Amino acid sequence: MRELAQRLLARDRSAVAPALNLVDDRRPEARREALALLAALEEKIGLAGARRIGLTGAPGAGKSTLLDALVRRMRGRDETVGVIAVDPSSQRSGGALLGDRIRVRSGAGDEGVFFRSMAARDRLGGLSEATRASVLVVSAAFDVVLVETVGVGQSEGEIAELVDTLVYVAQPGAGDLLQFMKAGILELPDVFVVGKADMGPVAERTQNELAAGLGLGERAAGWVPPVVLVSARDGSGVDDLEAALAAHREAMGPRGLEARRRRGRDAGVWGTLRARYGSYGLERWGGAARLEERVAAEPDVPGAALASAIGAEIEATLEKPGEKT
Ligand SMILES: Nc1nc2c(ncn2[C@@H]2O[C@H](COP(=O)(O)OP(=O)(O)OP(=O)(O)O)[C@@H](O)[C@H]2O)c(=O)[nH]1
Ligand SMILES: [Mg+2]
Repeated sequence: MRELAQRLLARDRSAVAPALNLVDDRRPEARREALALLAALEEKIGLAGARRIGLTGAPGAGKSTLLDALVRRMRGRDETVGVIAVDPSSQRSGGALLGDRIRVRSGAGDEGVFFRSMAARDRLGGLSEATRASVLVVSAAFDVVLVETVGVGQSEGEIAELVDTLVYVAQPGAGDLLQFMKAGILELPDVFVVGKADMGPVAERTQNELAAGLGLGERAAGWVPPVVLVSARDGSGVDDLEAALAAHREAMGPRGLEARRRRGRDAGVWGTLRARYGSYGLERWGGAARLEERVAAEPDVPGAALASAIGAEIEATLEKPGEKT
């Protein structure tokens, strides 16, 4: 394990596949190793590692096509890119298609691109532990991590905590402002893209509606998400999108990034414990209030280490029959 962590941190990309297999392995001894690996990565990476960018949006909005365009540009600058497609667990085909496309476009022998498709959900409907772990592993060894996920309003919160910058790709004419507001998608994304700009005026109308809507919502001061018109098909606006991504990173600054990655860590601890012990287990141990306190009290402990420490306490509690906490 230590060897794997060291290889990843030395940006040895051949360590990525074995590391992902390890974090996917359910056997107890593998899990222990995986936790140690993740804790080591979290600790060493800190605010460094890959830029983590999420692309979300309705099915068919053009996320994969745009992602593909971004990958080609990044490769053109000699940046290495890891792509994680979070599929709805029912259809792995979309991710496989995206993977094929990227492999074909960037050439089968391109070591600078890595692609992995993940099942989206754990059994309680949360973002799977393996998905979070994969983002971390890939971010150790690549310059950029791109995460594609289908989002229709509920899942953006989790994705926003997984990445440094969340991009929402809107379909031109996909709905009026009211629908965007109802779906709750105006609050979380850092950058909006209206894709398929080659469709003409309908794309501009959607851009205007979104931009107007963003003025209405409450948001953290200091950053108003830009709404960028992009056509992945003819390549127009992709420059603007890259500029918007860079501007968001700049606006966030190291402190903003730290806060965001910490929220991601916290969300990972919650998600892991909830998936593993359920609300019953958590309640027996002390419930959400205790967990919230604990997570806040140990801001610098890697999430994987904190989750396993608390997990051990929960298990100890559950092993004492009849004892109420
Ligand atoms: N006109 C036009 N069509 C596009 C553009 N980008 C994507 N499309 C088309 O839109 C359809 C969906 O594109 P994808 O990139 O697969 O969309 P997606 O959001 O990844 O779809 P899912 O992963 O299935 O949710 C395809 O038929 C694309 O050819 C664009 O810039 N212009
Ligand atoms: Mg797609």
